[in-house]
Amino acid sequence: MKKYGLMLLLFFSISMQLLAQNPIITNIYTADPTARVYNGKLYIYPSHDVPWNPEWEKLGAVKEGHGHVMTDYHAFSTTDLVNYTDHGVIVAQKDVPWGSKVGYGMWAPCITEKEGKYYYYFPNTPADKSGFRQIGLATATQPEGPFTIEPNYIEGLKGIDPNPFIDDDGQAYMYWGGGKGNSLKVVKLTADMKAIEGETMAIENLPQEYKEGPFVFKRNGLYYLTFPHNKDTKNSTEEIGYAIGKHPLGPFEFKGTIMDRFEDCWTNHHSIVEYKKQWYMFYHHNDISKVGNLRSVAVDSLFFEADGSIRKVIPTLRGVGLTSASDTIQIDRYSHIHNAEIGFVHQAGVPEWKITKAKKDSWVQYNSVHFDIKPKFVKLKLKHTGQKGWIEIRENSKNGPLIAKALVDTTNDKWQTVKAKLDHKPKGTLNLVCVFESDAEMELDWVLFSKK
Ligand code: FUB
Repeated sequence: MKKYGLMLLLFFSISMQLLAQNPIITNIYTADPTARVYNGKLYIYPSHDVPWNPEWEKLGAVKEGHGHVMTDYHAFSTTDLVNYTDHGVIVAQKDVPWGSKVGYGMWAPCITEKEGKYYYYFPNTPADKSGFRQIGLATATQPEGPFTIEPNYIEGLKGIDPNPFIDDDGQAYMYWGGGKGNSLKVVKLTADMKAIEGETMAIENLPQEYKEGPFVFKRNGLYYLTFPHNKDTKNSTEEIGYAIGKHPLGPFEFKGTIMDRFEDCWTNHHSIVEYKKQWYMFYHHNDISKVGNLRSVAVDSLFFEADGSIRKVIPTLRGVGLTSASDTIQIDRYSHIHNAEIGFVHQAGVPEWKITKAKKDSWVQYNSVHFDIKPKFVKLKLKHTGQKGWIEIRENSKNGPLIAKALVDTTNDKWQTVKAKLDHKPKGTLNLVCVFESDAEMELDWVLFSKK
């Protein structure tokens, strides 16, 4: 099971220590993450999913068929991809001068920085009923705000999923859109970032199916246009694909898939960023709520091939960042699993998971545990109902050096904490592999290294 420890209310922000596992944000539901690096910190600007409240209908609200309900935006930051700070609400529906007060349509936002000023673009339901969504702007002098919302939406940007991109020559572009055909669009922004200039262009030569959530970045002189798309809106979910061009206005050539679709969540929406010499992809999934409109942001590492193509990102529960060996290791947020499953419990807002159905020939790997302590013992919280059983903890692979062998009390069929002396003392950063040896199915909750 997963218990989120340290949750401190610090002025108006909340610090969360999440053991470097996916999903990375668990205090609220979040989706559509834009990750940016400002002043040495990594910031995440997601949208904020909430459940529909029927009381709003008395105020004139109308629930839209797609089910996304969003009233405000938070910003988050981290320096280690382990500990995140929630900076609280940065822009809210109630404060948007041009917005409907009962629209609940604050979909995917995006931000960029120019000359020390932060430009935060967000879609919202317009009060003047001029469209499904219009795109507005809020500005700040710090990445976490406070943000000042412009009085009007930006003329000519009707639609969703804004993505501003500033090229090395200082010219800013806006990508946005959603729909079938050539539905992703691009246009130049004026120098003050508050209006569009020139001709709006529909981006051609992309898959003709449903597309949304464009995210553009530049690497080694190439412009990467990445976007979720859905081959079949009735029976399928979104995968994330990419195209490459030699100019921000294109043409772009479609190159393939960065992340395969999740079977159980209609949307995916991502951003790609380099931080401390490693590329990451931030995206969302619904593995806390299991509901398509209550999503949670996750992150995994992303790698480029030598020719500039993007290696497919396999979403993991483990996520990124180091887990300290002094923490309770929630092994169910695994890197690899063989012949076992994850059980899910969701109680009172606290997400909890465990390994289930593990027996002989089952193993679970958990990557990047940093041994910043010198433990002598390991404790395991587990459940077992058979005649015989133990778990071996090994280094780096299922046949790697044995760290410890934990024997199970087979007379006890309730949850038990088993303690084992270490065979040798692990050093540095390594991957843990729990190998199950059991005549009956076992459940494993967590692993904890200790000095006593
Ligand atoms: O979050 C609402 C909408 O769902 C976004 O704007 C789309 O990109 C999709 O993720």
